[in-house]
Amino acid sequence: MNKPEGTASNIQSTLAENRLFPPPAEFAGKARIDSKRLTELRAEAEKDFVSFWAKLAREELNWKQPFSVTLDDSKAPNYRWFSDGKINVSYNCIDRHLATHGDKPAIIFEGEPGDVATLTYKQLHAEVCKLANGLKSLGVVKGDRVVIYLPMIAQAVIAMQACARIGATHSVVFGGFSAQSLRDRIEGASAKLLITADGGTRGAHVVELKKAVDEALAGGCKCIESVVVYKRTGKPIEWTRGRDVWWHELTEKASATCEPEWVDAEHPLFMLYTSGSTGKPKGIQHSSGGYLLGAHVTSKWVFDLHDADVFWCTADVGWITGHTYIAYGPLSNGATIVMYEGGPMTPDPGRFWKICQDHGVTIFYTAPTAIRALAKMGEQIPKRYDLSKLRLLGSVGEPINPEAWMWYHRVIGKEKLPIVDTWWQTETGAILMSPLPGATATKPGSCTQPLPGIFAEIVDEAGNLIQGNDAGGYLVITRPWPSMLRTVYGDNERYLSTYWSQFGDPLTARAEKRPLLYVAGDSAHRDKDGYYWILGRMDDVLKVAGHRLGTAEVESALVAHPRVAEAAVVGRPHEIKGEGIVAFVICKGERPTGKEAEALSRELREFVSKSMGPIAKPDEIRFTDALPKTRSGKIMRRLLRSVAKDEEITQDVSTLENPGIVDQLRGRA
Ligand code: 7RM
Repeated sequence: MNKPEGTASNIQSTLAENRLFPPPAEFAGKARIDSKRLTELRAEAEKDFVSFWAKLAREELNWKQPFSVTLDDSKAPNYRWFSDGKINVSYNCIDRHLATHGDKPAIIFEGEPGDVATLTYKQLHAEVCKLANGLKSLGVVKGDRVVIYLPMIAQAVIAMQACARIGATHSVVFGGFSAQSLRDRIEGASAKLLITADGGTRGAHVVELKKAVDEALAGGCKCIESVVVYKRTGKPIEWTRGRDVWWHELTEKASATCEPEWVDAEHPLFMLYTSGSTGKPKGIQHSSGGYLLGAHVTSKWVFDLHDADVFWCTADVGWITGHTYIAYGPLSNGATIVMYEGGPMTPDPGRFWKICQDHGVTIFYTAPTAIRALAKMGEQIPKRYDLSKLRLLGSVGEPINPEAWMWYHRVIGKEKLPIVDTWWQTETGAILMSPLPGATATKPGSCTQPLPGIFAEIVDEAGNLIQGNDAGGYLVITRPWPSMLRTVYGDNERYLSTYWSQFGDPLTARAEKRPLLYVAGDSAHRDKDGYYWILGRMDDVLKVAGHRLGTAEVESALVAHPRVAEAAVVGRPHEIKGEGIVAFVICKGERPTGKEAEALSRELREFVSKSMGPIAKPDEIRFTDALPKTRSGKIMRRLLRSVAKDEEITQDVSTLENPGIVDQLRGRA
């Protein structure tokens, strides 16, 4: 991991930010958690965090068999929560609401072409049970892995819930990922079955998911036995007999009831691949009971869910945000959610606001990249729509710059609505730091403070806690929490080394009864009021339009091209996407120049887009004869970042193996 770096400008802009927005009195008066209650919850958690979570788990979730052990830390950091309890996530998200909320809409779906479909809790129950029975008829049993590769349609949630119902572990692959990435994830999970669609619509284009599936499975994939295909577009597709099954045929005659499979709280509900510092994405494995508790209580507290709310999270189900705040958390609370299939600019940049208006959205949760893109379109666009039902706004995925925060506050929030800037990760399962909208005064750009039951600290490079406020360094979490990741699928060593070993061996710390530190990988600043400001990643993880990507993944995609000998990829600040990708490439043979360089650059950008998916397409390729390396052979990424930004080089280049290369990198030689 690198030293905290490249964040000087961030620190400056956030330190200069001292506007404070107290929770609106009207909101606070009706909120589930007001500041008095927040203080009580914090005190309870502080006193005994294990009992704090145990009480919530008993009060908020329905258990088939109650747990007697709350936290088993005998194998820390492989913590186990509620381990002798039995539960079913789908039962908690659906069945328990049927008696009181059976006819309440669970999902309001809008397709990009404009088609709308509403599923009540009763209907959702029937659809989930039918698919669950269909999966069982194809031989899926508890513990099997199922890959889900679907557009943003209600069937994605139905599929996830159906897996949860029968105890199958799902692995959702983002529909924007390529056939290659899909194949890696199928094989990584040894999945038995795959659920996809004939296609989806995004940005007025048809996304040919089934075609990517066929490509991923071409040449024989030993593990996949069946492919369930939902008919969304009706466009012709290839069909492999004996393997492919239409969703509607599979479920047509299936029973609309299916007894939930009661699983241990620790049973893996899902895995989700995420990028890190190395080339290979990790399958982050989550539990059933602990994960659901985190998803449930954070949805309730942070989004202040009330019965009449209509909650819209714009994330894709292929990311953790879509898991926790579309498929599980809101449904566990019996809320109504909106799901939208398409892009924010189709047919025009008013689409999000039109959806808010048409479906009476009360809580809107999106990413800074979307806010910046929509802000750029001008405020007259949202002004055309009736946004009067909105009462709460949220942000997630990357630091929100104060300008974007203020636009959100002023133009969408009419200076009246609270904004919750929620910090969390694929690994944390649920929001860990966020304002509570009826209790916390907000500052534009700060995720404020840890939620009750979450213990965050800032440590220096040696792992020493930095006491007091006005501290900067590595963000760590010092006590386990129920929705934390359990392991990296199939690679517990990687779990230990990535998250727990930065400041010494976790197993030694356990033996010596010293606290273990979960290292989030972000650098952060805690200001004089104890508010946290996330400054960015300390490893080689990028956030491109809110999507998490590793530089090493893009590099390995590039070197797979026959002309590429070596590549180094860095992020460069981008006005809308937050970060864009710049690749420095050494070619086999002569370094291309002029027209040849232009053509090859185009080709390589397409090549990456094809092999990883369009989100990974570099903004720029620069050809070079060498990369700046230290004498020990490490690429100086910090230098490359400055070069990519065309900024003055302030780093010491005297330790470089090849100092002369700097001019060439900058296009001056
Ligand atoms: C939910 C999600 C995790 C990384 C994380 C941070 C960054 C996320 C915020 C944020 C500042 C936020 N999961 N991040 N939320 N940074 N403020 N509110 O995004 O696994 O895809 O990414 O995203 O760097 O470590 S993720």
